[in-house]
Amino acid sequence: MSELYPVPADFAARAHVDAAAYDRLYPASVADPQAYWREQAAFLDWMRPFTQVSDTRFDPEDLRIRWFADGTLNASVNCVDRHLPAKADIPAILWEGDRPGDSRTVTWGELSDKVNRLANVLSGLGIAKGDVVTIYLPVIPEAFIAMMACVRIGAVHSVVFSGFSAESLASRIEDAGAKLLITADEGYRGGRTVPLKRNADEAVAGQPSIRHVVVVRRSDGAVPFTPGRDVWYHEALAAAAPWCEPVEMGAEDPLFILYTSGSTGKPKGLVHTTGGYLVHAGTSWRTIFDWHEGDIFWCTADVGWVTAHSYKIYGPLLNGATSVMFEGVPSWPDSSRWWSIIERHRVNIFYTAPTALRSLMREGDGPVRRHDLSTLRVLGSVGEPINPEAWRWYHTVIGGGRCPIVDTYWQTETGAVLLTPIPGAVANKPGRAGKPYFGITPRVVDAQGGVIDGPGEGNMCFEGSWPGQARTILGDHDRFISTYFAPFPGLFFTGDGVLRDEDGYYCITGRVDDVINVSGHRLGTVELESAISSHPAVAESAVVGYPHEVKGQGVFAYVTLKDGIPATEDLRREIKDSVRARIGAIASPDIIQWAPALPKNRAGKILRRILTKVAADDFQNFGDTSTLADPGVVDDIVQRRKADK
Ligand code: 6R9
Repeated sequence: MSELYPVPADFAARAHVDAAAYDRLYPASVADPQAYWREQAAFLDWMRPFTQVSDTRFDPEDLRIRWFADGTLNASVNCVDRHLPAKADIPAILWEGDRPGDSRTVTWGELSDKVNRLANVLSGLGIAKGDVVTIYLPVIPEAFIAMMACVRIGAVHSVVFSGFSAESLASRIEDAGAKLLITADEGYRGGRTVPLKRNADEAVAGQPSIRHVVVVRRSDGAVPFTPGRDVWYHEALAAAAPWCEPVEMGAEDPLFILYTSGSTGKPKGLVHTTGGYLVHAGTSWRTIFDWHEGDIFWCTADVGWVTAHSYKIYGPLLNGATSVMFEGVPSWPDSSRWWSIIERHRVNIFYTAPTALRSLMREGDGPVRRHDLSTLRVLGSVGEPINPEAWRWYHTVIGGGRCPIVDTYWQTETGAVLLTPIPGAVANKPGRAGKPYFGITPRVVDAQGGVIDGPGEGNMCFEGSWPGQARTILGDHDRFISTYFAPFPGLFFTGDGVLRDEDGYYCITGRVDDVINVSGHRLGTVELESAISSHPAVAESAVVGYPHEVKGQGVFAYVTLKDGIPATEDLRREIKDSVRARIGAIASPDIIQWAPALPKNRAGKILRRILTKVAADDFQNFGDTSTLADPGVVDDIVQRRKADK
């Protein structure tokens, strides 16, 4: 019998969805998804109503994903205008800067004013419907404003995590053919300064598609400025007209692009569309967090990830909710920072990632106990499986034993949630991402493509479409089909493994492709290997994930040096630094093990299965090693791993 935490009765009593409602509505929603989503779509303000709900087919030969196709709308009208004038003086954003005491409140009125002005600035700089604008900003209100300004005029935003390097930024600008970049002079994180404009200049230097760079002033630091190309945000806004007519967009027109790592080298720009995404993100946000008017919501994700897109920005804005936004890190100036923010803003709903919980858990309960967290009502987890130990700490120490935890399973590709225990309806099981969301049909599929009914383990797939799912990979529709729809025809394949238990709960067991999940961030092993191998001393490398106490998975790199190059500690550091410079700090290897040779089969393919086991200190059951070209290589790798410990 596994651990079960029933829904507290008082919680269920006022929840949007209780157990009886879920048991009645879920089967109906998957029996007739068109009816379900038609009803949900009424949540938005449409300019022209749609006549057909969906036209979808998961056939790799003839893939079709279209939702609400003949309807028209504007995202910024739905996210901002419709909350006015009623909420003009109510905070939309309660912002906390990196440095304690540095805070700002942005009301719905101010948000609207800035969005309209920036939209006019962008138009004035030549941006029109369908153009891509890349946003490289820290977690400051201007990130929200920039996204809303883009979608007001029909421009497509592509937010790039501000922790990514100039090179990563450049490749994302190039892939999208972005015409304009919005960045800041500098950012602050954990007391350190991040040279955003310097990175941006380096990235833009080789990118002729970029015509202008709009620069938000965040610091007092002097930064390079290119007249004619660069525009100060504050100066342009002050000079801009305060009203911008929203552009009427088709439901299937792109809303944004967001890049994520895949199992081959190049990051994938997933394309999300206006109507379907907003319906799914907006209605699911309210349901899974059981938000009620007046609740204060806080999602800790950085704006560069899909979690922030759907559930920090679009979800709360569509619902007219007040959210907290925090620029810094949980450990600075000390590890009670988050808890002090929850207390100060009387946060009711808190959404974060297991990796952060695990690192804070190591600091003990003291930093938490100093603060009053009694306003919390719902807790959320996302990005990776949450281990039961971290789950219990979250539940007991942070949630005071009274808050349901929504472990939300979804992806950049899926746009919004697919599996979660809806908090008023489904009892919690630590480590389980609960049950399917409305309108979603999960399938557990074995290696041969057979669908497993009842309890079992296999590949996590979904049948039928849902409105929030991505429509394509920018510029590479074939890759979209081959990655997600070809492996199991008729189904969408997530790349994750799953276990379904006897009560119908789903437990995500991790990636089954060459992607590793480091602190909730997806990193492709091929991308990591090419960054490592670009160091002139490196002949070859192979990267695998290994169990890491805080990060979930860490980056373990086996590196073969070129002949005659001595393996030194300095070289280890240099290789780590070069990965940091090429991709960003999140990708820097945790462990580099020198490997005079890598285990390969006779066709030259690296046997990652063995490397993964060795990295996890599992030196047995290497499976069939008869295909190895040189069996001695494995012994050598094992001996070195043991010696390094
Ligand atoms: C939303 C987001 C997606 C990958 C996904 C899976 C992992 C996300 C999870 C989870 C277990 C959860 N993942 N949520 N695994 N339980 N609740 O994180 O999107 O950055 O695209 O990552 O993250 O492996 O495939 P994204």
